[in-house]
Amino acid sequence: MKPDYTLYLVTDRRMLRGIGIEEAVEQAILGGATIVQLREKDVSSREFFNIAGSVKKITYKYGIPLIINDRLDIALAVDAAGLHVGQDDMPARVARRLLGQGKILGVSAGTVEEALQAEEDGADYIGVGTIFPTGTKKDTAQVGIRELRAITGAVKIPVVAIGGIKEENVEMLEGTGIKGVAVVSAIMAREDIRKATVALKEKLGFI
Ligand code: TZP
Ligand code: MG
Repeated sequence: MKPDYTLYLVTDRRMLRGIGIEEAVEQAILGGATIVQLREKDVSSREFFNIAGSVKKITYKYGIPLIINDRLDIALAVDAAGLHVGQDDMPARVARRLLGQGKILGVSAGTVEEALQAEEDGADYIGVGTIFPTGTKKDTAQVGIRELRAITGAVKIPVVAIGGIKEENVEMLEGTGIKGVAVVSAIMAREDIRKATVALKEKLGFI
């Protein structure tokens, strides 16, 4: 079955307000998140592995795909649904070879050229950003709406927009051809994660 990218939650447990990551992921799924990426920084391999295992129990319970950021070994170790790599991570074609055909491979791209290369290398979807200014990821250049539209027009695989997306600006992405929006702080940093997810989801009727 093809994944539903409509509301793509990317985690950061450091933003959570007094709850665990499993609870946060569950609340987001109950609010309407359709796919989850575990993106954890400042974490040992063992801790990442442990978190991945316990988050997978939640995503599995709801039939939601779990994607692991960067760490192919951890994606394989917990039998996650897939892996997401950036331009500075393991090359997409190598990741595809090691993952096999049955897993989802996501690749970050900021230009049409990178997106076309990722598609050729075996990506199932492209993540494009950062679209709006964000404090969550500092080492990333802004990608304009025009470039986003050029990317969705150039590739056949689904494109997910990321970076600074929130309830207040998400409707600006209507007409860009994206198949989903990915968010970290608009869900993870909120007091009521379920409510924040519902509010965002309600704005995504254009996808
Ligand atoms: N890649 C590009 S921007 C970004 C990532 C992981 C961070 C997005 O976080 P937020 O809080 O949704 O702006
Ligand atoms: Mg990365």
